[in-house]
Formats: sequence, C-alpha cells, structure tokens
Amino acid sequence: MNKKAFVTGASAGIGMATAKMLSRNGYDVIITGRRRERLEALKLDLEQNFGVSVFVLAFDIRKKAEVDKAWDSLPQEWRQIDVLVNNAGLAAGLDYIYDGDTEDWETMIDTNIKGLLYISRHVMQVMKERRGGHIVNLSSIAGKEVYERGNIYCATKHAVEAITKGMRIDLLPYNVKVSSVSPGMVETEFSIVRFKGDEQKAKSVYAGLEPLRAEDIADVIEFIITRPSHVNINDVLVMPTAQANSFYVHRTNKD
Ligand code: 8X3
Repeated sequence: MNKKAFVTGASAGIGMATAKMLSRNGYDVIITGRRRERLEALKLDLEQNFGVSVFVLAFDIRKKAEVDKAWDSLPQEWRQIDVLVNNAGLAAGLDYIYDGDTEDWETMIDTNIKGLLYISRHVMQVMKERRGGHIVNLSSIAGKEVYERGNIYCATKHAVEAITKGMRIDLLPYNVKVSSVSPGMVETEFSIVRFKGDEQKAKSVYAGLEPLRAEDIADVIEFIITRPSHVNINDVLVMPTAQANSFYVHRTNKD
C-alpha cells in the first residue's frame, strides 16, 4: 500500500507543486482547497502521470464545521496519513496597521492560523496513535521578520513558527517529525491574492529579479521528507538569490 500524504491549498502554487512532487515519490495524495474543479483536474493529472490514487476534499479551511465534515467524509484507509503539508495560507492587503482592513485581518488569521490548527488537530490524533508521521508547515520569511505594512500577515506567520515549535515539543514522545519551510519571494498567485486581483501590482513585486518558483519549494519539502527516520529538518529558510531578507532585494532592468 502506498504511503499517504495530505496537502492543503493544493489547487495552485506551492501546494500544487508539492502534490506533484509527492505523487512522483509514490504517495497517494489527499488534495484540499476551495476550488473543486481545479482539484479534480489535478487529480486526473496526478493519477494519469504518476499512477497514484488521489482523493479530493473541497472545503473552506477557515470554517471549522466544513473542515470537520470534510475529515469525517474521508474513508478510514485514507486517514492513515504519513505526511501532512500545511500549505494553505494567504496575505490579504499590504496596509499600515492603523489603516488595516479588519476583514483582511480575519481572513489571514482564520486561514493561516485557525485553518492550519483545525486540520492539524485531526491529523495529529492519527499520527499520535500510529506513533509516526511528518508534518511540514509552510511559514515564510514573514515568520522571521516583520516588515513595513506586513504587520498582521507577519503576525500569522510568526504564529505558524510558534505552532510548529509547539507541535514538535508535544509530539516528541510519539515519533512525529515536525518541520517548517520559510520561503522568501515565490511567484505564485500569492501577490495577486494579496492585491486582490491587481495583476500589475502583483507583477511589480517581482520586477527586475528572479523569484523562487513553486517547484523550488516542493524540492525543499522533498528533501525534508526523504531524510532517514532519525533525522528531522526543523526549519529551512529559502530565498531567491536576489533577496537577502525582507528588506534587501537586488533588482536589475526594472520594468
Ligand atoms: C511571502 C513572502 O516576503 O511577501 O510569505 O512576506 S513575503
């Protein structure tokens, strides 16, 4: 029987690249997100190209009742999860904290913190019982540093860092590995979502530099989950070569 992986936010970007990487490694994959059609298309792609089984769960991770219902609909054999990748997350807005839109704050807190917890709660119970498993949380450079107008987004990623450490400590007796990956600029739908569909503004974030691609992060996750059983990678901070940290970025040919 193939190992099982669970990837949140798999309908695009890092989540989709990670689902592909896992399938290539022979995992049966549960892919989750809000956009069912995209997930169904990805399921076909993965099943045809990698010969693995894929289970689609379409739900809104911000809503606990939906998360619980989705989990309850998962057949027993699919619950034996070896790898959980908590990827679902977003930034909404880039505003000074005194001007911030409270709905944006709630969207980020509900998705990046509460949603991650709702799903992890179920999966951790299984891993604890099975005395094994690996949780990989997607943090960010925003989980290490706070930058101007990043305020609440950075706060949610700092929370992911604390949750990761808490998981690692509390799951220690149960042989469950907990890792986090903290990317800098990755060109996905991230900035389009942050700027609410303003593609011009989103593009300008990456102008004059080569950002990371979703596949670069999937590569890092592949390394993390393929270490021997006695090795855990706690944390990886991965940046484009043109980005030193949240504050220093080297741009050429600005367009
Ligand atoms: C995304 C990276 O620098 O936009 O998490 O916060 S950044």
